[in-house]
Amino acid sequence: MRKNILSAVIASVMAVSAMMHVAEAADKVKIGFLVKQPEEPWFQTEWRFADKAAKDNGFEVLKIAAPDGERTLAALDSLAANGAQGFVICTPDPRLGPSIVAKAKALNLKIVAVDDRFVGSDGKFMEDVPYLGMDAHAVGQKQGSLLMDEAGKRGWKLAETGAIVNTFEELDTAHQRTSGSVESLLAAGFPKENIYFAANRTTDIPGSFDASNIMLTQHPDKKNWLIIGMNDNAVLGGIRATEGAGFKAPNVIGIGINGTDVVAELEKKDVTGLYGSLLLSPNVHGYKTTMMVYDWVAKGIEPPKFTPVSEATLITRENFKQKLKEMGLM
Ligand code: FCA
Repeated sequence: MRKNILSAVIASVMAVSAMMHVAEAADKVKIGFLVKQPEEPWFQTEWRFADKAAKDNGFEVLKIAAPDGERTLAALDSLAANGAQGFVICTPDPRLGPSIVAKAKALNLKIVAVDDRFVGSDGKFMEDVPYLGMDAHAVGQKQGSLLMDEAGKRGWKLAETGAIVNTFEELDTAHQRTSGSVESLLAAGFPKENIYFAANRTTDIPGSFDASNIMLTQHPDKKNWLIIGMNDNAVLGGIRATEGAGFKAPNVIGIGINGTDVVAELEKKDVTGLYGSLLLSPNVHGYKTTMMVYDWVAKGIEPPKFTPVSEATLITRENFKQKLKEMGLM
């Protein structure tokens, strides 16, 4: 008998605590984090730090892949249906900005854009939407000058050297980076006629591989190659193309941007043409943007319209493990 009462008490305590749990989950602030390329380690890292922000502050992050416009807009409906109050987004296309803003307004969702800034119907940045991103032009310039430094160390004759610039002009941050890089090459005396622009169809390794291949075929006289691109994958595709064309690592220099997406490459036993990468701050991008939305919806603190994040550190085979560890990325 006593045992029965005891188990009834235990059961009801458990039921109440389960109900409290449900209530707590329903009360929890929910924030979406949408990324255009969930397969890229860069975005996976942003997600990881968004989760950390949520864990540190007792709210929930709903991580959603948004590879195209249709899925982006559908994701906003599902966020609202799930009780989210705002979201961070790296849009699959900056020109979706006006439709994302209109939909978010209708659903009463707050927005912070990360990495790729919204562009309005007038072709100008939508400066009203809070945005966190880097100084892409400065990072590009750094890529170019580091490439020239390394070519100098190797004693390359510039007349025998070609530079493949993997471009993706429809994305402003990509344009800023690659044009900055080219500026540095020219400023350091690289011959203009040896710079070849390779328009990438997609922002991934196959996209830069295909475009770089065409340049290698068109310029068979070059002995050495510099590989430029807006991020790690844009450079890695170019490196793979030089390998396919028979170039050895000592004759190729590529420096990526992101740093997150070259770990496997730098861990390879044999040295490749990928000399290194400019490590950005995906931890800050993920954590800070998530907190901006959280503080906005939970405390009414409006984020600034523009938050620049400027750090870019060269990582190479020598220091990448240490640098990534320092930033909690490894
Ligand atoms: C863009 C690129 C990403 C990353 C980010 C900072 O979104 O596609 O790889 O470089 O900017």
